[in-house]
Amino acid sequence: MIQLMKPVTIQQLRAIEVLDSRGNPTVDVTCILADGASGQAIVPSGASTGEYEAHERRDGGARYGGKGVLGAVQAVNEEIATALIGKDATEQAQIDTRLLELDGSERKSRLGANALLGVSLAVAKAAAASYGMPLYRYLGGIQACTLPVPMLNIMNGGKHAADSTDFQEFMVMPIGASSFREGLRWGVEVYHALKKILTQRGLRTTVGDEGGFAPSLPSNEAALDLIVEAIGAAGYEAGTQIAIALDPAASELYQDGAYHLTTEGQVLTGAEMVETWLAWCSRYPIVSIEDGLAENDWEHWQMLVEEIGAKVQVVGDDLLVTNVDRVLRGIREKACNSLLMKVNQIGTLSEALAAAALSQRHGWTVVTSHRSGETEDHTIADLAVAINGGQIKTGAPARSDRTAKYNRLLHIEEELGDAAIYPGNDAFRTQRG
Ligand code: 2PG
Ligand code: MG
Repeated sequence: MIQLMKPVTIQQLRAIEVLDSRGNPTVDVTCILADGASGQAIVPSGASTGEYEAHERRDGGARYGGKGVLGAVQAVNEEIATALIGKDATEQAQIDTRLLELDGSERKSRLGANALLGVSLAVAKAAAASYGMPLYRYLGGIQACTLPVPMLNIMNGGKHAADSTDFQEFMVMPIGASSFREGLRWGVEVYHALKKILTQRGLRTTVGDEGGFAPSLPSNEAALDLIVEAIGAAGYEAGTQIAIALDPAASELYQDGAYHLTTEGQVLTGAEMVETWLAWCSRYPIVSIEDGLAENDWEHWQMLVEEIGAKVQVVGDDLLVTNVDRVLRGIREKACNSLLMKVNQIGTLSEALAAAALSQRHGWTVVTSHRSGETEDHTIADLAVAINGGQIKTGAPARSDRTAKYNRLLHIEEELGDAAIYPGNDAFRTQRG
C-alpha cells in the first residue's frame, strides 16, 4: 500500500443488517471520516465453506432461520466503533491489527469475521475516498493497471445447484481476448449460446447460486462437452481463444477417505481423482483446476501438482482459506501453484493482501474471488486490479450480484485508458515465468 501523509480520523462506524443474493442476512458497514469522506462495504458469504475459514457469526434462534447477524452488527456499532473512532483510517495495518486484538479468538469467533471484514473494507474505502482515489489505486499504487481475465462460471453444480453435476463450477476464461471488455463480451456470447443449446436439447436453463445454468446431466463430463460446443457455437476456438477452468469443490465430495460422485455412481480414491483430472486435461482445454482434491488430502494435491502443475494452474481455495500459515504450508509442500483470495475467509483486508503477496513472491498466481452468497458490493473488482493478479472469479455474466463486479471492472478499464493491461494467457505466466 502506498504511504500517505494526511491523517484522516474515523468519526463514525455504523453497521446494519441487509440481505445477500440468497436472501440471507449479512453485515453492511459504513465508515465516515472526520473530513466527511465515507466508505461502505457489504460482507459476502459462502456455501461450500472450508473447514479452516474464519468464523462467520450468526445469531441462531428462530429469526431468519438462525442466520441473522444482529450480534455481529452490534459488535461493530458498540465495541469496534468505540475502539476505532479517532484512529487514522489510512493506517490499514494498524486498524486490522487492532481488530484482531479486540476479537482475541483464534478464528475471529468472538466478534465475528463478518463484523471485522465489514469494518476493515469500509475503512479502506473511506480512506481512498478521502484521498479522492479509486480503491484499486489507493491500495495498489501507480502500478495497479492489470485488469483480470474473468473466470465466468457458466454451469453450476454441487452445493450451488440442486440436482445438477457433482462438481460445483464449470467456467470459461477468454484468454485470447485483447481487453477485459472484449473478453467479457466473448464470455457473454458463450453463456447465451449455451442457453440456446440447452433449450434445443430440452435441458433445464434455470440457474444456480452464481448465475450459471444448472441442468440435470447424465455425467459430470457432459457439462464439458456442452461448454466446448457452446464456445464453438458462439464462434470462438476452444483452447486458444476461450479456455476452461474448473472448481469441483472436492471437499464437498470427500467422505471416509474417498470422493463420491453421485452423478456417475462412482467412488474414487485420491489417486483416481487425480487420474480423472489428468484425463480431462488431456481431452479438454482446461487451464485451471481449483479444489480438485479435498482440503485435508495434501498428499493428492501434491500428486496433482507433480503431474500437471507445469501446464495447469492448481488453485487452493478450501485448502488455503486465504491464510498465510496454510499458504506457507502449500508452498513448502508444493501442494498447489495458485491462491484463491477470498477476503471473508480470513476476515481482514491486510491479512488477505498478505496471503496474496506471499503467494506472488513465491511465483504463484492469485485469483481474486467472490463467494456464492454475494451482494451489489463490488470491492473485489478493485482488489483484483490492486494486486495485479490478472484473474478474477465472480460468477456468470448474469444476475446483478455477479455483474456488479464485471461492470465495475469495465469502469476501471475505461478509467485506465491506454494504461490498462489485459494479460490474456499471460495471466498464468506472470509469476511462473
Ligand atoms: C468457491 C466459492 C465461490 P462458496 O468454492 O470457490 O465460487 O463458493 O462461496 O460457496 O464457498
Ligand atoms: Mg472454490
